[in-house]
Amino acid sequence: METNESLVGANEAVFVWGSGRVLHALVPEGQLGHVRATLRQRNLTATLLQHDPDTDFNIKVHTCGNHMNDDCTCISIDKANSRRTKEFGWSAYYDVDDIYAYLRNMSARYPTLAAPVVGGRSYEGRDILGLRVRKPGAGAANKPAIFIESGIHAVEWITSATITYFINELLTSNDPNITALRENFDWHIFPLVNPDGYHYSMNEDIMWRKTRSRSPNGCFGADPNRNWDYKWDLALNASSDPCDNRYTGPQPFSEVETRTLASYIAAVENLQAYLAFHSNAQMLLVPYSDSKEHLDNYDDLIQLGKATLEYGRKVNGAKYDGVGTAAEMLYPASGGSMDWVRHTLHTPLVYTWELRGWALPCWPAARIPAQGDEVTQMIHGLTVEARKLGYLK
Ligand code: 0X9
Ligand code: ZN
Repeated sequence: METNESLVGANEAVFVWGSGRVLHALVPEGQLGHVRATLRQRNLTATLLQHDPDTDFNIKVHTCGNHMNDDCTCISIDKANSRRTKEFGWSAYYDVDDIYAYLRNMSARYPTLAAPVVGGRSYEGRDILGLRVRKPGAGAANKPAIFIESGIHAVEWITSATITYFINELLTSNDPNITALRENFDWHIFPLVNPDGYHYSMNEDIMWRKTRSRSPNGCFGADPNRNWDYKWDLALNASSDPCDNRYTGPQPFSEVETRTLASYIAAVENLQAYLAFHSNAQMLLVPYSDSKEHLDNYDDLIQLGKATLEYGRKVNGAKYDGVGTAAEMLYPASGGSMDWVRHTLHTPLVYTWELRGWALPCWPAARIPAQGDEVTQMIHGLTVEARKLGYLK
């Protein structure tokens, strides 16, 4: 099937969400006929729930099974773009085990360059597995360390796919801009810092955001980006209700994922940059998230961030908003990872990306390489421009 026959690929404004047997899709009026025909071809039934004369139709799509697999739900709706191959790749979204197998394979293929590292563990007993990438040789011990966090919110699949794409570039590219990245820095890269949540999102509830810890009242998980021990008790854009999507957890670092990851980060020698990846507000954010207070190197962070976005824009023409504090650009929020890192470890360069995407998590898998190239160029640009300002030396 060609991409243009795919429900999502044909029209970027279709917004799909849901879980299990039922998906909801917000379909622009002019596209409804096409969407229905595509669904019919795949033996999916659609019910029109609501008509909004000004904007869109809401349709409810009944899918064919309890779990998402190749024939069901949003993966199948974007089937043409997302068929998983045996070989790990970037034309589909992969589950935790596949991503971890890829990381291990890459470290086996490039043993002098990349080593698997365990950044922590999860409630359900998974490792938070990452790769440390560092070229051996003289000066290897003193290279500036750059930490990459992605997938803290389970539903934001594109972040993990983008970061494995970046890892692939970092290890295999012959482009001098990329070889410079592997020459000059000590990378600690974690594509999935919330592996339980990601697995649950892929298999049970596509919109899952939190961890999977159990609360006494029967609800599951805390928002791992509201659980860090920095201004945790402000509970901004957060809730003390364990059933809420933005539950802070019962105490700071209640979640094993954030607690163990924080100890790993704190032990990284010469940590000079912390880069966190979310989706999908298409922004570049700097600390702090809880207040509009500006850091002592705020002006540098803004200048560097703007230059970084220009490197990204040249790839696909996509414009990101920012750069600004998360509190000013997005909404005040507390207990987030980047704020804890900056405040506790005084890491000079701290950024959070909100990547692109109009639908969580059904940003078509066919878009992964474009997003991956854009982020790769932004990371390259960030390092080049940072050095001009005296950082990352
Ligand atoms: O709310 C968040 O945690 C992030 N937005 S998202 O839609 N991906 O959930 C924003 C992260 C920036 N703010 C903090 N670091 N707290
Ligand atoms: Zn997020």
